[in-house]
Amino acid sequence: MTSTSVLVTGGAGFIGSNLLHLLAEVRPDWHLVNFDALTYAGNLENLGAVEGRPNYTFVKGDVAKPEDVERAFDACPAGSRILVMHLAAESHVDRSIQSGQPFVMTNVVGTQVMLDVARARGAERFLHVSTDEVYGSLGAEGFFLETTPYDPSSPYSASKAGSDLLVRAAHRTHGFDVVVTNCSNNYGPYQFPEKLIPLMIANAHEDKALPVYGDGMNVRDWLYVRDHCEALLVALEKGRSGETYNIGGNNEYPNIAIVKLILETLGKPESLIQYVKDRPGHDRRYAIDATKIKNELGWEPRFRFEQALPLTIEWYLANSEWLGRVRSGAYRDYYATQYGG
Ligand code: NAD
Ligand code: TDX
Repeated sequence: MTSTSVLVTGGAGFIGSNLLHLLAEVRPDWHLVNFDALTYAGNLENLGAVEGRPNYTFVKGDVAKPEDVERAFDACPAGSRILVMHLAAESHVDRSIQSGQPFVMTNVVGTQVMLDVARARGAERFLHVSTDEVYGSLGAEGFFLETTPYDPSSPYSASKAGSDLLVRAAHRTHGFDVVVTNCSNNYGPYQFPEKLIPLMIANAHEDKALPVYGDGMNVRDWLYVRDHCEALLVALEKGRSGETYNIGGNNEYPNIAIVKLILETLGKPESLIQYVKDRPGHDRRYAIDATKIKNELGWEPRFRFEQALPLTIEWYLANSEWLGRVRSGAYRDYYATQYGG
């Protein structure tokens, strides 16, 4: 029987590392290739025991450089069928407001390079992992459907929208087998502490101010990262070629409610909350209608927020050394000497 290789891009980041943990657990026969540039957001420490597996290979490289992408495909055992799960991206909205160019290079150019090389190397399927932010902002009512027109607000979401369209075009023009997923806000272990939930946990733990943008009433639909990863595996194995699937937790909270929940769980005072200047172009509300993936592929979230948020808080407290190293940038200096650059 033909063996299976899965090339995961961005596997040293938040969702990518959680995905590799899941794949190692539930598809132990698959050869896993983790292809990652190890930017500020990539950290091999996130991989834990996955790194010691015989059928795991790490390749350091940039998705926007064809020669690097070729090396990643070379790491897939000869004769194996190759599935691509493309997660590598510049992922933080606030950074994209400071400078959009790295977002275009990695998210747009990088996705086209990945598509070109994957097609030339005969990859069987290309799963493109994207975001609900491509749909723009909702008012108080309604949900994002797969058919909702794209209307991105930030350089980040515009670059993700561009990447989604390039993936769809590869299907229509070249008949390439692709699946696109658009997911809501994730939370859980190994998330870089620039994002709302880990930032607030870390600051509250250290009695530092908790910066809440605007009036704190922007709404996000939160999904535990393990649920997202399970949805990605289902979409990879069962999704229909050329289709888009929305993934979400049906779990809407205004930011201020999350911040207060974190403070309450940690036993810290609300006086730590500091309202600050709003994010420019700040989308008011995201909410996903995940009926399609539920009805077609049988996926549903398993973790409830009331259970998984405390688990997440506990994880960050138990991994305060990881958090300290990530916040200090010490791990980047270490990997620069290990892998160069
Ligand atoms: P992350 O920032 O934690 O990780 C991104 C990873 O990509 C890092 O390991 C980084 O080193 C790597 N990377 C960046 N540029 C690269 C390049 N040029 N070449 C190779 N590797 C590169 O991001 P995340 O939160 O894990 O998001 C992963 C994917 O999921 C992204 O495509 C993002 O758009 C999407 N997504 C994220 C969320 C969320 O809530 N975090 C929700 C929906 C979709
Ligand atoms: O300090 C903060 N204060 C604050 O009020 C930060 C970092 C955020 N916020 C607000 C802005 C958003 O309304 O919290 C909300 C969540 O912010 P982020 O964690 O930056 O996430 P968001 O902008 O919603 O985007 C996230 O979800 C979709 C991920 O970063 C994206 O990669 C993903 O595509």
